[in-house]
Amino acid sequence: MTIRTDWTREEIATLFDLPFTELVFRAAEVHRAHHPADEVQLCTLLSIKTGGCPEDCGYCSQSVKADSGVEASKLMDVRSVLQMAAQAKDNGSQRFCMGAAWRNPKDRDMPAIVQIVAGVRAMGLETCMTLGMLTPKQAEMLADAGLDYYNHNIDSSPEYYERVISTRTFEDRLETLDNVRTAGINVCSGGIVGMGETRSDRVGFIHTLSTLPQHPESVPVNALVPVRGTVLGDMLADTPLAKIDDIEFVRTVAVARITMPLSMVRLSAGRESMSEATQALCFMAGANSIFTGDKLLTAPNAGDDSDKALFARLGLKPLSGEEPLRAQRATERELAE
Ligand code: SAM
Ligand code: DTB
Ligand code: SF4
Repeated sequence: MTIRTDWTREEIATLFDLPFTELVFRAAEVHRAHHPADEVQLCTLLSIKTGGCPEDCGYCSQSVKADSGVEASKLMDVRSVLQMAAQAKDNGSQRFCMGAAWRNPKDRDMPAIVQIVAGVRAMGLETCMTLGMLTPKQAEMLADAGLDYYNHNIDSSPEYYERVISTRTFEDRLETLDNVRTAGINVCSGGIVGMGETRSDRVGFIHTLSTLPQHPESVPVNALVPVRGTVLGDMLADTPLAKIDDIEFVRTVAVARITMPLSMVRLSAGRESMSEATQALCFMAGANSIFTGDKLLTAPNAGDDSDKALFARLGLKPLSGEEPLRAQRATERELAE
């Protein structure tokens, strides 16, 4: 099977249009060819710097523009972050993702960030960070510290992006992704479904990711968590019909899986308001990672007990492959070229 980066929007639209059972069947076939179908990676999220973000992302509780009640705090100290990582590992997590509500890290923040990456990695956890825009130099520092993945979402189609965020451009996003790729860090990039975008925006979203020169090794698909006081949260609360249809969410997961066969497709935010049946369909359609624990960055998450029960009901188990397997992928591909 060849990995394609030349998908057209028409081809992606045709996938979305397939009868649902056919689409999920095809996605499941691709999934089984490249991944253990009964294994799902367990990840933990930690907000290492919360709130007070100068960006105006319409979905986010941490923007200064939002009246969400989230209080701004400083960057956590290294020791506290490492304690949380140790706890996550004890609870069975395989990957530790850290987020900071920054437009971009300041150079003075980098020494602490580097220590955090090295410390978490030394515990045998896969590391991922999301800190906003990066310069090539900052990306190199993170690569040298051993960071496995950098998360930087494109969120939606290029056309819809500017309706959700005005303080940066889609091109800014792509530039940071390029800096991350050039530094040799695995790319984690996905987006949010259910922001009031159209099917055609979801096509454009998957099209952008699947036609990058190299697919992101990791593709988070979030369902919007509506937060009161944010532009999109308020819009959704006032027009409940705008909520994304579960079937359309599963379709998005399936199309991501078919177009990007090797990537980890991460069923990310929004699980707490999803039925077990919808989540099961997402796993069937190729999602193979979830966030565990009862909190995402600021929003509530499903929680460990309900996830244990879900895994037991579905006969799923935590990913068993060696962690570095995935992290090595970018390097292996480079060598193969
Ligand atoms: N400030 C950094 C940035 O924007 O790149 C990192 C943190 S940001 C919170 C990480 C991602 O979380 C965003 O790109 C967005 O896709 C997702 N996100 C934020 N708020 C969300 C919400 N209410 N519902 C679903 N996803 C959300
Ligand atoms: C991603 O795509 N989803 C995660 C992770 N990357 C950093 C974040 C979800 C945030 C959900 C809203 C909140 O907790 O504030
Ligand atoms: Fe800031 Fe990231 Fe939230 Fe946007 S999504 S407001 S950049 S923390």
